[in-house]
Amino acid sequence: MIQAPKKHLPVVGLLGLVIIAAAGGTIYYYQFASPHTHGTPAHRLVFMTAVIQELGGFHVNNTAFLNQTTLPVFDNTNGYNLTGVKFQDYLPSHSDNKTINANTGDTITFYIHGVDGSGHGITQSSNAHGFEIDGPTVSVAPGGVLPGTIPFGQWYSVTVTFTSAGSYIYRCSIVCSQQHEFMMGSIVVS
Ligand SMILES: [Cu+2]
Repeated sequence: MIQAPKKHLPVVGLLGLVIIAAAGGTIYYYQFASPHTHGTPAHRLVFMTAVIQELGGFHVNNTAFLNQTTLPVFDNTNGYNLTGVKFQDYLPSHSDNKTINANTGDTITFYIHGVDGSGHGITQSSNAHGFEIDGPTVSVAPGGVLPGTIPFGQWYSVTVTFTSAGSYIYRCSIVCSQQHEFMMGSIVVS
């Protein structure tokens, strides 16, 4: 006897809401990062690399909710240490690996590793990338620096709170290559 295939909703992350639409035989999956707890501002962690635009520019590797009040241990040489840290991974709602979504009042801690793009036939015109955020209102936590410098091979971190909804742009603040001006991504705060 042939068993009818069971229909399962795909599970994509604990907080994922998945909508499936079939069109022309192709199934599309759309995922939305849901609020942490019913509108309560969350503390998000965003893990990124910064590399010259010719090699992809900024790239979000992972995102998580920080479920404790203290930040992970961090230093510029070794980066972050999540040992013993209470956090919960979630997937961003866009798949370009550059767009970050947040809710008004959210705090985001960025962990960014500076990558040297030379050695790939492309000329770097600096020994560091930079990081700045343009948009309605950003509050930088004590000790944080914006715009920040991310020397190649080093880590940079800054914690900011988005107090106003709107469209923000994060970009490189150091002329790092011919396509430096295109080294950017979006932060959508709603
Ligand atoms: Cu640059």
